[in-house]
Order: sequence, then C-alpha cells, then structure tokens
Amino acid sequence: MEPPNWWTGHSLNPVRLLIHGSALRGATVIAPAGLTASRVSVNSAGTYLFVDIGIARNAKPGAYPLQIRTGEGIASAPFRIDAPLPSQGRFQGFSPDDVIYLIMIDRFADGDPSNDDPAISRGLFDRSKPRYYHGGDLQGIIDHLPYLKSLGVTAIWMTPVYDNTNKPNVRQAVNGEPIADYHGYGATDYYGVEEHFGTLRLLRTLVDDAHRLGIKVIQDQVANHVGPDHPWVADPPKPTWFHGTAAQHINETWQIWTLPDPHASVTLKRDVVDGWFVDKLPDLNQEDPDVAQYEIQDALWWIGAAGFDAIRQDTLPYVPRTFWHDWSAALKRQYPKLRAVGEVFDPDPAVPSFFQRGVKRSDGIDSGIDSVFDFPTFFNIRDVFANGGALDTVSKTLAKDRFYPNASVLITFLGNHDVPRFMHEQGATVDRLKLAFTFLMTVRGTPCIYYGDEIAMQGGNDPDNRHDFPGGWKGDPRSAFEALGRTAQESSVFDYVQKLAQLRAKLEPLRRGKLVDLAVTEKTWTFARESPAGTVIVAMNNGADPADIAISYSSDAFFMSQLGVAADFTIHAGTGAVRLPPHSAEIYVKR
Ligand SMILES: [Ca+2]
Ligand SMILES: [Ca+2]
Ligand SMILES: [Ca+2]
Repeated sequence: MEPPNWWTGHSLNPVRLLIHGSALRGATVIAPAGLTASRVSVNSAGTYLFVDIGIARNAKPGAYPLQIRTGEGIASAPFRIDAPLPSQGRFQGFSPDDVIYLIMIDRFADGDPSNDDPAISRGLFDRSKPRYYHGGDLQGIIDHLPYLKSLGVTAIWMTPVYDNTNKPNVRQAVNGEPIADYHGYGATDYYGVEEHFGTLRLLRTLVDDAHRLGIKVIQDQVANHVGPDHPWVADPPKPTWFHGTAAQHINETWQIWTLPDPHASVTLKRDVVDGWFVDKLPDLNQEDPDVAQYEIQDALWWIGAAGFDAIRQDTLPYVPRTFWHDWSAALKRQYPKLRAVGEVFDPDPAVPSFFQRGVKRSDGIDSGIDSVFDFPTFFNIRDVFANGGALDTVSKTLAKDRFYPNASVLITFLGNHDVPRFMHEQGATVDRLKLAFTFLMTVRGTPCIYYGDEIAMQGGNDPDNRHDFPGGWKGDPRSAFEALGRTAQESSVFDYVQKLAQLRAKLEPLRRGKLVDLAVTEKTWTFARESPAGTVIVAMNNGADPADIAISYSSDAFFMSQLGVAADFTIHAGTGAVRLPPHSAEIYVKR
C-alpha cells in the first residue's frame, strides 16, 4: 500500500493509492466511513491497483482499512489517516544564512553495529570493500550532531534513506565484482528506510534532535530513476510506468546542455530525459499522470512523515520540466517555506540557470525549483585555488550570475560525493584548501561542506572519495570528531573552517550582502559584501609570494581584520593597502 497513510487537512486530497497484490483484476474498493474510493484501475497482470481515496474534511486520525473485492474473494488493505506533525520548527527551508554539511550516511559514523549486516540483506557489509556497506547509519549521525553544531553547521543533507536492494547489485558490477547500493541512489522501495541505516521512527528522531540544536535536515530524493532491482522492473504497475524496459531502452546521453539549446533536436533532448541513467537505472516516465502523482505524493509523504526542511533532487535535468513545475507547486501548497535544490552537473552557468525558478524559459515553463548547485564555481575552485589558475576565472563566472533568476541562493561547494576530494588535486595543499573554504564562506550563495573536507580528508574518484570518517567506528584508533583526536593538519583546517562559519554567522553581509567586485588580477582579488547592516571586504592572494594589494573604496574608513592573517587597514582618499602571505585570505569589517 503506497502511501501507507495520509494526513487530515492535507492540501493533496484525494490521494491516489497504489496497491500491490495478486488476482486484482476486476477488483472494486470499498472505503470505510470518512473515506471515499473512486477511479479504480488495475494492470493487466492483476498485480497493481490504483484507487483515489478522498478524505472527509471531518475525518479523525485512525485506522481506515480498505476492502478489496473481486469475484474470487475479499481482502483487507491497511490504511491510516494521521494528524500532521506540528509545523512549528519543521518544513523550514534553507537560505544563505545556512551552512550545509553533506553526509554520506554509510561512511560517517556507525552508531548501531547491530544493523551492520541485517538478516534480510546478509552479506552486503564489508569494510574492506569500497563498494559495500561499511556500517554508518542514522544513529551515527544523531550521535555526532554536537560535532556538526560545533563546526558551525546549520543544515545537513544526507544521501538517500530509501530502502535499496537487499542483494548484490550485479547489473552494475565493477570489473566483474557485484557492488552494494550502500550509497542509497537505487531505491527499491520509495516508502521504506534502508535497514542498514535505521527505521522511519529513528529518522524522525534524527530530524527532531537536529531541529532542537538549530540544524535543519535536507532530504536527498531521486525522482528520475529507481534501482535495477526495484520490483516494478519485472512487474510494472502500468506498461507506461518506465521509459522502455530493461531489455529495450535508450541509454542516457548526459548531454544536459542540449535541454536549453535552441538548436537541439527533439531526439537529442528526448535521449537525455527518457534514457536510462548509466544505461542501467530504470527511468520513470513522469509524463504518465499516475507516475507523476505517485512521485509527487512520495515527496510530500517523506516531508510529512519525517519533518524534513528541504529537498535535494538528484539528476534534476533528466526529468521533464513540466513535472518539476507541478511537483514544486504541490510541495509549496502544503509546505510554503520548504525549499528544493537540484543537481545540474554542468560547468556552464547557462545550463544550471535554465533550471532555477523565477522565469518561464524557452519551453514556456518555470521549473519552480528554488535553487541549483553551483557547479560552475565548483570547477573554478579546483582550477584556481587547488591548481593555481588565474583568479579572474572566478570573477568571470560570477559575472554570469546574470543568467540566474536568483544567484544569491545557489549552493556553493568545493567537493561532493561524486568528484575527487579537493586534497586529491595535483596542486592541493592545506593553505590552498583554506583559501578555497574562504571563498566558499564569503561569496554569495549557501555554502555546502562535504563530510571530511573540514579535516582535509584525501580521496580520488568515487568510491575513493567516500572513506569512513575517522572516529566514526568503535575500535577506530583515533577520533577526528574530538579535538584531541585530530592530527595537527586536521586541527588546522577544522579550526579555520569553524572560524569562517562563526564569522559568517556573526557578519550578516557575508550571508546577505550584495557582492561587489573591487579589483581582480591573476593572483589577487578583493571584493566587498555590502548590506544595510554593514560592509565586509575580503582580500585574497592566490600566488606563491606575499602580495601587496591596493584596495579602492568609495569612502574613508577603518577596516579591522577578522582572521588574524593580515593587519588592519585604513582607506584614505579612496585607497588603502594590505599585505597578504602566499595562498591566504583576510576578512575585514568596516568600523
Ligand atoms: Ca550500523
Ligand atoms: Ca535494503
Ligand atoms: Ca528521466
């Protein structure tokens, strides 16, 4: 029964249930008092039944079992109406006031060794294998919320909690070796919590505990595709449920730049939207209204069931924009403050900007999606700060903020679970990582920290970029969650990021101020963040030598340094000067 429950007073009513069973052909549905059943349809295999359930305005929370009748007999299907979770302190969205922290659940901390190798999915746990479960779970995150709080994190984004396959994933075997879907991106049950991670009840505890500490929780959702082992693949609820079948489908081309391209053919665009991701992941057909409604309800259900504040949508461009428009509208109708951010993996601002809400694009559609990840500046961060590229590359990308309906809400980041870690770059050093963090925490947007980057963790391509956080497992030789357990290098980066987060929290212009470029060269950059609350100036030296940087500013003023890297300075007759060590930055507050 999907969903297993719905809520009183919900904006989506009736709710369309999908019931899985056998011999359902010709079935009728009888609803108890308080509910009405209509629009019944059954697939030709008799294995799936859709029914619209209307909930009376005065219906009370409780059990409302449905009767399913055919000529062969009667079955009872459990269904529940619940009172909604109080909205106070939930469904809060996110904004540039936040600092987000991305957690790969399986790799962060093992708070409950009893779920490491559950009976139902025995054999997928092996810490020596980088593509197997390692034991990290929801309890591990709960246990380390105080660590995140102390770092200055105000929102966590966890990789998906959906139940993934209980068997080795042979279709995505690497070098002939099956893998485990420990990452969560291959749902086999859109209404279940992965048993390696915990339960729905524990998920709600995590969200509530985080909220008590002033930390929001962003759910990672995947509407584009399911895992290869989803039962729908062998037995679809409708013939049009997926784009094609496992045997016959389009292979996804990844050419998402064709979607805003005025010259791309219908076929090119269709291959992006209808293709199976990596040729393996069954692609849902959101143009079928039953699929669209199923997925909209599923999104609403997780928010309502767990009390999440926001959604991160995986593989956003691979889903029709009409769907995102309807999906966003349905979520906002029920949760007006909820926010969604989409993954649009492209270095050219012309592509991610196409997917942000606020304007009807060439296809006549406003996606409704609040924000997108800032992949263009991510690529710049690597080129410029890790590898010594010209600093004005960044300014030139920021100049393209004009493409976005609202660039101030983009999610900025210097690493995530799909790319090698910053410290893996050829030119990376701790100083350069700190400089990249300074950029992240001082430019426009909402910064997102990938777990472990705050202690300069190493790692190349997936899965090498997903090592276990040191100290997250019983028996680990040391814990980087504790100051005393960190190496000197880890402490140096952690303390610096913590300081940046404190400054960002304290200095409103760093979060909400207008970004004003003052001067940029190949090696140095100065910019201001200006808001009614004040002015902050950031100066950067990306060179290998100390740099004397002239700062032009409109009025005479005294600027105090905040990081202790360089001295204070004064603006006289429109100019001042600072001296910065190699690969360093300073933040100045106007007094
Ligand atoms: Ca565990
Ligand atoms: Ca599972
Ligand atoms: Ca698709």
